Amino acid sequence: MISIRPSSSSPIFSSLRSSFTNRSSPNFISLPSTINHSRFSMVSASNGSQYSSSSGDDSFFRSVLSGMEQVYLNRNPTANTILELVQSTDDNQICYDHLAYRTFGVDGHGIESMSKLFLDFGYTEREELRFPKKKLKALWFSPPPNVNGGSGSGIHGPLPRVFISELLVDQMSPEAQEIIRKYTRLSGAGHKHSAISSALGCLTWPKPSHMEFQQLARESEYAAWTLVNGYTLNHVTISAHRLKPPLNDINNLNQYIQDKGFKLNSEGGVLKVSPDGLLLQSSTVADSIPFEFSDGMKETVPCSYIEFAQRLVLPQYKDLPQDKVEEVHRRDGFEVGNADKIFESTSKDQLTRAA
Ligand code: OOG
Ligand code: NI
Repeated sequence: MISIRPSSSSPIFSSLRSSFTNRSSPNFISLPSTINHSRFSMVSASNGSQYSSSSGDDSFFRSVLSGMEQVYLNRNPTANTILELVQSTDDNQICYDHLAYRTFGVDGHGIESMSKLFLDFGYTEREELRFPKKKLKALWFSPPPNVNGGSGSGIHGPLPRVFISELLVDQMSPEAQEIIRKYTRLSGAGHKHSAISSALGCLTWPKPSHMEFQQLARESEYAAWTLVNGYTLNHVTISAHRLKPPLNDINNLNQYIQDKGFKLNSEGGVLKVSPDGLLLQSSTVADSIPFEFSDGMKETVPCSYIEFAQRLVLPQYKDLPQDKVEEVHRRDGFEVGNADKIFESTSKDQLTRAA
């Protein structure tokens, strides 16, 4: 048996920029180039034991995540460049805090369509978050214990948390429901294969018309985003506290990103702080990408963004020496107040706002 991991001799993203600029078609729906295996080196099972968990080898699971990540990096130049920049300051090592997906909460197309992959590979369902004004619900999932042995960067490092949300379709207007139900129906059994769709970067339903997209966008930007992006990664989040100083302080990281010319989501202020003061988050404004609608209309649509999260040490561990502090000693989970503003990273207001 073999497993794959990024070649340690070459920067993990070296092949990505060329695959982005060499995209054969700017059409968002076209399939991206398949995973470029040249950036992986083959590792024999005897060397690959660090990827094993108590429940088995996770190299297949990580390859699926890696396919999703590849689609995300190919489509989102801002996220790709920021990852390259941050990695270059940190021995090419970064940890992901979480991955996030959006779904339509209707007929099996909701959270459970995407969570299945993670539950099958040892993740645990944690808390639910509600966003009544946005008509959204979210669940987050923690990775299996003791698989933090991943010694690489990103997807090949400690497994990230997962944040999956769904639109409460029943609460939408009849017109919006009709559009959403039309496409989820056309998707057939697509929702059972959301991971494949995410790793290939294709929708499980046909492309909508421009009118349908516009109509959804008027009612819910989240709905319109999901209609054209489907199960693709909405964002990955860099774990700020696991970077080297000075970027392990999210304020320095934010400044660094802005100094490089990138726009951060300013909704409710750039830095989102949980009421307990222990979960600090920020994010870029999403990239946009050319999209050809089914009626031939062409327009750019919002794609994905990248987030940063700093989890502070819990009060009961405040006296631990710094070199003894591990992820379990830090603030876990998510926060409705923070998330509510992070959702706006794909909003028209943020996309069109001057830097
Ligand atoms: C998710 C926004 C919330 C977080 O970390 O709280 C979030 C989304 O935009 O789909 O990512
Ligand atoms: Ni997030």
